[in-house]
Amino acid sequence: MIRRTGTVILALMACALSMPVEPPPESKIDPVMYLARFGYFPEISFRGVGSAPLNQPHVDQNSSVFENAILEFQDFAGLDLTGKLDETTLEKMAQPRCGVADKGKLELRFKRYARHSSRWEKTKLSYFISNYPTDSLLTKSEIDKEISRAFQIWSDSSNLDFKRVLAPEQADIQLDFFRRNHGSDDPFDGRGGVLAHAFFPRWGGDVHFDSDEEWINERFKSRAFSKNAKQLLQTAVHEIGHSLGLEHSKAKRSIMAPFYQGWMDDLHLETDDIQGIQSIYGKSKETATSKPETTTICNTSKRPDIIFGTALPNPSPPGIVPSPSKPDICFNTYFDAATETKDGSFYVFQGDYHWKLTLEKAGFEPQYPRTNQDWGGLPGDVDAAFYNPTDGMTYIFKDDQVGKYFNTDIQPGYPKPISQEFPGAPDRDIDAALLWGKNSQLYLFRGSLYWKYNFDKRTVEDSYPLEINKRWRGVPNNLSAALRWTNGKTYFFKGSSYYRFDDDTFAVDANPRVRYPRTIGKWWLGCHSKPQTDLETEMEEDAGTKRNPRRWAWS
Ligand SMILES: [Ca+2]
Ligand SMILES: [Ca+2]
Ligand SMILES: [Zn+2]
Ligand SMILES: [Zn+2]
Repeated sequence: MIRRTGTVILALMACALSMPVEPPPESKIDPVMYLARFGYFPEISFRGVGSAPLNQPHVDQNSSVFENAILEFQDFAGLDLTGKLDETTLEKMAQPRCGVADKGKLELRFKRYARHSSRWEKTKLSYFISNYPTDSLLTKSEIDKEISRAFQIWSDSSNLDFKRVLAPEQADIQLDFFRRNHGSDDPFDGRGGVLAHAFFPRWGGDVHFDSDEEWINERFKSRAFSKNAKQLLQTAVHEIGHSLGLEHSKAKRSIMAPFYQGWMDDLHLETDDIQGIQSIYGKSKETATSKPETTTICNTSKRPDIIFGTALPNPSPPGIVPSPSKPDICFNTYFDAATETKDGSFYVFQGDYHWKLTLEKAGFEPQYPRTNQDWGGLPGDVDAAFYNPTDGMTYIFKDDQVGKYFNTDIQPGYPKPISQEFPGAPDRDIDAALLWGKNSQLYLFRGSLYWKYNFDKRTVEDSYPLEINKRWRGVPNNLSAALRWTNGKTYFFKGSSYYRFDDDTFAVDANPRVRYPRTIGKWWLGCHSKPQTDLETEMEEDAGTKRNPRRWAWS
C-alpha cells in the first residue's frame, strides 16, 4: 500500500515537472475509452491486442455496466473495490502502462497467471531489431544489449532459446521503435501513457516500443527519478512475455502486471511469470525433469462461448448502445480467412464480419461488410477457408468444426468435426487453408507446420506435418490466411502483410521491383488514409516507382 501511494505521488510529481511537453495525465484520461481499450467492456469488439475498440463506445457513466467495469479494473489493479471513479482509480489510469488489453474474450479466469490461447509451436525462436529510437540517450549497442538481456531472462526460466537475426524474413519476433501513428495498429501517445505493446503469437509476436519515451539503462538510472525516464529492460521483458503468449497478471510485482513499476534494480521474473511461461514451453534445460506439459493446450484454448452454426442471441446489457456503424477494415487490416466461392466471388473474413473483394481494383463491394450470420449462422473469428473447384464447394474452418458451402449456402449435415471431414488433418485451430493450384491438393497450415491432404486417398499424406519454412520458402509461420487469386497465383497473409508465392520456383516471389511482404490495407483493400510506416516508404523507394495505391501490385 505504502509503495503504491509512493509510486503514484512520484509519477504525478514527475508529470508536473515536465508539464510543457506532458499535460497532467488526468486531463487526457477518458475513463470510458480507457476501460474499453483495455478490455473491461467485454461486449465491445476488440481485435487481438494493442487494439482500440472498433467503434467509439457509448457507455452511460451511471450505468451498472460502467460500475462493473470500474470494479473489474480496481480488482485487476489491486485497488479498493469502490465501484466509483474515485481519485485513486483515476490516478491508476494515469499511470504509464503497457498498451495490451488486460481482459479479453480469451482470458482464462481460473488461473492466477493468464495464458493466452496462442503459442509458438517451437522452442527455438529468432528475433530482429528493426530500428532504434531517434534522439535516444542509449546507443544502439546498449539497446541491443537490453533486448538481449530481456530474452535471456525468459530463456533462463524456460525451455526457450532465442537467437538474434539480422534479416526480418528470418525472424519470428520483430522489435520496432515507433512514434504516434505507425501502421494499422494502435497509435502511440507521446511521452507517458502507453509505453509499448506487443502481439500474441497468433498475431505474429512483434513488439512495438513508443519511441517518444525516454528509454534508459543503468547508466542513466538517476533519470528514472528526476526525469521519469523508463527502464527499457523492464518494458522489453514484459512485452516479450506477450510475444510468447502470456497475458497480463494481477500479481502486483509480476513482470506481466500491466503497469510500469518504476526503476527495478534486481529485475527478475516472479513465481507467477515463471509458472506461466513453463506451463506453455516447459521448464528450463537445467531443471527440466519431465517433458513440457503440452497436453492441455487444446482444451484450454477452446472458446466455450461459441457454438458453430448457431446464431447466438447478442443482447446488449443496459448502458451500452451498440453503435450502428460497421467496423472499418482499414482500421485493422488482417484477415481471419479468405476464400473464393463457386460464383467467382472472393470473400475475406474478420471478426464477426466478411467483405466481398472487388476484382478490378483494390477494395471491396460497397454493401459490405456484412455479418457472418449470412453464411448459415457462421460465428465470428473463423480460422481458415478454401474453395475446391472440383466439387464447387467452399469450406470454412472454425475451432474443431468445418462448414461446407455452395456459394454462401451451408450444406445439409454441416458443420462437421474436422476429423470426420478431413481424416488425419489437425483436428482444430487451423491458421490457413489453401487448395494449391499446381496439384489441386489441400494444404492446411498451423503454427510452423503444414499438412497435405490427399482428396483421392481421403487422408493426410505420409510424412506430414512438415515445417513451413522447409518447403514454402519465404512464407512465415503463424499465417492468418491463404488464397488462390484470379490470376492463378497463391497469396499468403499474415497480420497486416501479404506475400505472393511463385508456384514455379516454390518461393515467395523474388521480383526485384516488388518486394514482399507488402501491406494488405493498401494493395488488397484500397485503404490509403493511414500514414505509411517508414519501412513501407523505403520499400517503395527501393522498388523505384511510387505506384498508384488504387492499382494492384502486379498490374
Ligand atoms: Ca507513450
Ligand atoms: Ca486464420
Ligand atoms: Zn502488457
Ligand atoms: Zn504498434
